[in-house]
Amino acid sequence: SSPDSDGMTPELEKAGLLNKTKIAEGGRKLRKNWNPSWVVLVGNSLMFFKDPKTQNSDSWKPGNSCPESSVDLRGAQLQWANELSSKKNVFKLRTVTGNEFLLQSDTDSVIREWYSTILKVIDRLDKE
Ligand code: I3P
Repeated sequence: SSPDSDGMTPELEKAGLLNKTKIAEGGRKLRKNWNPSWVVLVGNSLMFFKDPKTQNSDSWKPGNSCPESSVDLRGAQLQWANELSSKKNVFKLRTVTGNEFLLQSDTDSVIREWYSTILKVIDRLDKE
């Protein structure tokens, strides 16, 4: 049987390294602090782990360690936000709770894939 024969384990949609900064918490603006983050999209959640280069390679895997933070994508908003940074390829993710993150990659194809994958999840949740 498959590892998810009960259908209860959310699907891993995507994982990879992006630059991340949180710019608002509950609607209150925060000072930017860009850092590389191992980003994992599982089910309805976007989870942020420490850059795996700074720790052992298995520790990001779900179940092996706690994410530094986790975002519920239900009701979230996604938009390109190049005007919010001097960096290229930046988008902004805003949660229903008013937390805002900027995510960035120097590689165009990488950031485009993340944008469309996250948008697909948000759209799917909007239709539920
Ligand atoms: C910020 C830092 C950020 C930069 C931000 C600066 O300075 O250089 O990288 O954002 O620009 O304020 P500090 O480290 O002193 O807080 P970007 O790299 O996204 O441009 P901003 O204030 O225009 O957002």
